[in-house]
Amino acid sequence: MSTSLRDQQHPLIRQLADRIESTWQEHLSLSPYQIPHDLGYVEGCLEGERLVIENRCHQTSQFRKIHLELAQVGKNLDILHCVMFPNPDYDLPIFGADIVCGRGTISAAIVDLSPVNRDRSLPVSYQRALFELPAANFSQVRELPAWGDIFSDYCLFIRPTDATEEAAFLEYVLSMLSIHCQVASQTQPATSAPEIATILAGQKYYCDRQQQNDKTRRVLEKSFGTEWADRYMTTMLFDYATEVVAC
Ligand code: 18B
Repeated sequence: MSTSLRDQQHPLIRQLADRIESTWQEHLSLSPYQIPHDLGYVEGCLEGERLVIENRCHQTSQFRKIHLELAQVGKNLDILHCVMFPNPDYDLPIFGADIVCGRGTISAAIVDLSPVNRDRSLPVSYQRALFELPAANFSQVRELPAWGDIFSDYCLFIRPTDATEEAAFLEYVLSMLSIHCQVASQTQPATSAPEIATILAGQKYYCDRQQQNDKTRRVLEKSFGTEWADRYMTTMLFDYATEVVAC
């Protein structure tokens, strides 16, 4: 896949995409992940707006699917979307990040490690490491939507107001990601069937909630129609496992 799309995107998206990938390469042993054949690179056009989507996916022994997506709508909307879905036999939170940039200005920058276990709390190893992160101050913190009960206390959802805040957001995302990759690499799989069933249910809940994001859905519907948008949200963005699959 060419890197041309990210070269045309907002510098924060380009830098974050590059550094997310280098963090994965540094800490994880990545294997290829088979993207549904028609969804790797997608172009759509409706109402005169061209939507281009580039997907990159990997997997590891801890992660069923590691997904980085870059999208551009016309010349006006740039999007970075990233989710790491753990294998359901690993009691790990879901790392997710989204940046939405309209007409050169970032309106939404969000990152979280979202817990999926029974009491929806992050494992102590994460809490200890996240607690140590230097607190950054952002002048515009955004309110989470109603479906956002999946996010943890460490979720950062802001509208960065200048280059300093953009850089601070980038560093926060990368610190969180690096903690996640390191803890995940040292985590052993869960063995009991009830434990795995709880993780599967937690991941499904996360995906159900994310699928309720009408703002994402609307962008996809405008270029590709309702049916395609629904298929894309449920098979590419927020698909979930229903059982453990041995690699
Ligand atoms: N998302 N986002 O990924 N979304 O995918 N996103 C928007 O300024 C896309 C994730 C999240 O306030 C907006 O309001 C498209 C992940 C939250 O109601 C647009 C794609 C997370 C909001 C898009 C995409 C996540 C949000 C409105 C596929 C978190 C605020 C921008 C490429 C881990 C929702 C704005 C609200 C907003 C679009 C969160 C246009 C098309 C992984 C919480």
